[in-house]
Amino acid sequence: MKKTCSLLGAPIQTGASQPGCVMGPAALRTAGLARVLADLDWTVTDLGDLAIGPQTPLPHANPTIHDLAETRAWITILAQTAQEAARTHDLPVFMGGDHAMAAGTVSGIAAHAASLNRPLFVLWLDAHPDLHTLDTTTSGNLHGTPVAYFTAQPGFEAYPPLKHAVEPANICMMGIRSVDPAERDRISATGIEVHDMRALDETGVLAPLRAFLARVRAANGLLHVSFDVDFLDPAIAPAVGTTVPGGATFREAHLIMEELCDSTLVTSLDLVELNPFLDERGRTAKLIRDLTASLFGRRVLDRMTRSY
Ligand code: Z70
Ligand code: MN
Ligand code: MN
Ligand code: MN
Repeated sequence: MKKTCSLLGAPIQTGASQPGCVMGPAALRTAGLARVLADLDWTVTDLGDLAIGPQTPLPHANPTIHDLAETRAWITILAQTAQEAARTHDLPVFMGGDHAMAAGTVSGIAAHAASLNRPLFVLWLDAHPDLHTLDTTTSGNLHGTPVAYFTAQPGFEAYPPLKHAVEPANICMMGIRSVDPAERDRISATGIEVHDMRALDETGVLAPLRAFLARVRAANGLLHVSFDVDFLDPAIAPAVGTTVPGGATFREAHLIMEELCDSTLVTSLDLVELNPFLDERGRTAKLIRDLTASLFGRRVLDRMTRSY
């Protein structure tokens, strides 16, 4: 039996500072993501794009916050749809859209994991830890909040009630290189495993990734990968609102995706923060397509995979 994956578009951009992520799902389709995965022998179902209706503004004590009602509506519909997609497909792919969508996808997948009585692990590939609460964000850009939300930090009364939290001990972050003071404190308080760029320069990507994957396997966990385009160096991936220098290289990123493929542990994937308005002749969209292909089994040569 072929393995099944679904593609779901989440054209949300209310969590970001500048518009353009609304075109992310269309750019990934234009780059031929579905065909590439089908050619790797997956059964691919494109579920189309989600949408929200008009929202009544939702005020908040933190005046920097913008588009709270819309973002909240996206989180609600994404949580429901992600849970369903995980129930019906081996590897659902959520095409963003800005990273606020992970508040919905990860909480929905956490509900699915709970129904299976299995723990959920999250690999967070990003320049940013996205660990703000609604009280600590100073930009008001809600794409900076999903990890604090799905780990059940206080201060999310305005978001949908969280039914199933992710354990901070089950999260591994890589690529981090832009951290606000409140997020730094929260990394310490929660004990989330963070491999910043300095750490990756010291160890390489493979050793910490293999250690994390071994933990997922030992716990019989589900593994959600949340891939923010700004994980990559802006020189190879310019189509993102907040570029941060010193990101992952082409080879590091492909190596991570290939190792994730060999592990066979990944059960859901976010592709977020692609802003095609800022791209150069589609090169970032095509790179994200190719990295996804590596995760789904594309390889240069046949080779022995590691035995676990
Ligand atoms: C900053 C903030 C952020 C993504 C930028 C940046 C957050 N910590 N997240 N791009 N994906 O505004 O809160
Ligand atoms: Mn992010
Ligand atoms: Mn980011
Ligand atoms: Mn951003």
